[in-house]
Amino acid sequence: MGGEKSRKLAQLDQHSQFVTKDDRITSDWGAKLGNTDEWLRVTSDHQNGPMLLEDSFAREKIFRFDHERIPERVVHARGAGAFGNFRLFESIEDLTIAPVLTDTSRETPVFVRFSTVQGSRGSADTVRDVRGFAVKFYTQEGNWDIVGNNIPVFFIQDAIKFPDVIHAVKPEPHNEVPQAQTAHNNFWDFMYMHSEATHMFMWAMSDRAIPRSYRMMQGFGVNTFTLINREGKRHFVKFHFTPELGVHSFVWDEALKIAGQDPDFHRKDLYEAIENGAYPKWKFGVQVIPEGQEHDFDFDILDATKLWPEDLVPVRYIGELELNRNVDEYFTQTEQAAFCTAHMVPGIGHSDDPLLQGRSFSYFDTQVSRLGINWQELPINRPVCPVMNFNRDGQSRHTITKGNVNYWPNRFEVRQPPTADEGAYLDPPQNVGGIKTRAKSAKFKEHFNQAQLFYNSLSEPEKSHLASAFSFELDHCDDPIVYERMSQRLVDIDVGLAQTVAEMVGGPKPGTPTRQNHGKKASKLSQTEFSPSKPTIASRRVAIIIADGFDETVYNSVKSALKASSALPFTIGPRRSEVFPAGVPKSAGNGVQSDHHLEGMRSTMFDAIFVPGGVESIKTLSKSGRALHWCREAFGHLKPIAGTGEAVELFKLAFALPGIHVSTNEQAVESYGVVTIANVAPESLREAVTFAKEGVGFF
Ligand code: HDE
Repeated sequence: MGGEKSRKLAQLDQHSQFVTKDDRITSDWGAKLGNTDEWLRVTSDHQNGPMLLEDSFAREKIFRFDHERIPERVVHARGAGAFGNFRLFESIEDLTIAPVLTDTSRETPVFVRFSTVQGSRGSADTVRDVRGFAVKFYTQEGNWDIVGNNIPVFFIQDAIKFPDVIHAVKPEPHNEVPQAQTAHNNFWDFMYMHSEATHMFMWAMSDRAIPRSYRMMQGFGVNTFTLINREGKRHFVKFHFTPELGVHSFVWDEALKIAGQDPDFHRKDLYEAIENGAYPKWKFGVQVIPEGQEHDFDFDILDATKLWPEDLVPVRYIGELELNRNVDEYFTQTEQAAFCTAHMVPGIGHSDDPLLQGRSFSYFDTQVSRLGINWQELPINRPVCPVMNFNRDGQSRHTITKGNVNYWPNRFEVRQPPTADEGAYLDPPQNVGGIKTRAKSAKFKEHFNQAQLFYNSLSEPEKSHLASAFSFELDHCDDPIVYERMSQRLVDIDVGLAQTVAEMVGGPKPGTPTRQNHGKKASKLSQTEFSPSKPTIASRRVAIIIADGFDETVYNSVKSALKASSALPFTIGPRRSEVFPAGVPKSAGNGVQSDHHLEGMRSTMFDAIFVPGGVESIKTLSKSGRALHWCREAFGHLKPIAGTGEAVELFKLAFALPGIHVSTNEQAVESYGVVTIANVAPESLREAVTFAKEGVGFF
């Protein structure tokens, strides 16, 4: 991040309190108190008497505790955030007057919060769900929020349907089950009944809904916004964030297990990467359609259930977002962060997207319920530029505004509205005509073309994951009308998909489609198209499994090679005390301190596994059901696995499967992601790590 603090971090410092050893406990009104452990009471050596109401220190402590919780977000309750910077490398002054998008010399501080949608605040990170991707740019012209998701489309077209879709996906009302899952009757009932959700549920059943990391997912503004240039001309725009590390997902079994084994997996992953200096980065881009060309497409460009295919409207990448600082305190920063789609700065504007307009009402309103009317004064939400108006008072008002007028116009001419030259927000005139009615334009009625486009554009493994996802979800629906209808609905996307799912979930043999698959594909819908520009294993977690008698030379060289590639090696032993290499006496100080033991962690926590040889070590590991399970589970989750020397024998035992070849000499053999070298020589070790670095399995 460089030595210099961003404007926002410097501003936050003014509100921060640092905890030091010299501090002494006080009450909230500042009085010091020597004993905060015992309530004032009437007592003697023999008898405990009643506690006294008089003890206002004690009452304050309990009272404050009783009120610690605020309402969690009604959606996106579970999340994690971090600070960073936005840098612009290409000005788009042809499109907008917003300096954040025209001034390439600026660094704009940002706060980003990632989230899941359905679950409550304490739910697991790795559930099948859409992920929120909310970015607050603290620009010098005011806060600009892009409150986006990791999927480019949405379930509904009109904001008025939001309570319905959210009620349908959240736990069912009679028993509050299930938590943070789409796999239940009400969700799929709504998906069928509300066919405009078809495109989005295809994305939600794809690998996009089980990301490996927040750092490895795309961000989309989803709604259509506008940019306004110096001539007052409007362009329609969609915002994109594309991760430098590429787009990667879990496999479903892995996501399910991690939800139990480490519910904070994504939160920790983000925190750990930033602490280790592996700052996540995204390219920022815009898709632009000039006003006047909005009717040139076979979909309505204001319909949030449709994306703008990149083959028709390419993304122009103009900047970079980097996250480089963790929060100091979760509650005051991440929990109290409040985003709003209406937060725009001069040069950026609304469109008539009916979802966006409803959102801009909802976010203001929900913050009042969560944080109170003065939510924009909370340190995390404060703009870095002056806020000057005559909005006053309300609960928990912080700012003390001096002077004797609180209205405009006033006789002193204080706080007058700025002119355009002084940077006033622009509302360029727009011709609006039509009939007042509860309906949308005709193109909003088409719900299947892009669902097919998405499905057709996926790779074969992605298609098969999608069929498995439907099979899992509908298997959890026990009302036949729900899974029978849904099996039939899939026919209108792809007959093969419908047949596979119907058979798995016990739906009827699918009938005739009401529309054929148009067979078209588009680029940049399959996540396989988002490989990192430079393959890297930086920030990937690699487990090195050892037991007493392991080969120390190999262990040390692989560990240091991984570190040199900025990967994160973890030593896993049979216990978390010293593990001793071959040829040394088992006495304190001779061994390696493992980071975890085989029972404490599971393969799911790692991106890859390495097993060094060593006769005794491999003998022990071969007898351990858990060690064998580690290897098999990692293999089942398609992870790269490498072993040298005697580890080849462990793998023969673990993967007694036809088609897997293991090395019997000094040549490295790669078979289904398992890399083995029987007779290890230092050159081939280096080769194994380079192998991984260049892409076997990791990427
Ligand atoms: Fe939200 N959404 N939303 N949403 N949304 C909220 O605001 C809402 C929608 C998104 O990290 C709430 O502060 C309506 C689309 C994110 O704090 C609430 C509609 C997209 C976050 C709300 C939508 C989103 C929220 C709940 C349909 C992707 C978390 C708490 C018209 C582009 C922000 C809060 C954070 C949060 C309403 C649809 C993304 C109630 C009415 C589409 C990332 O205001």
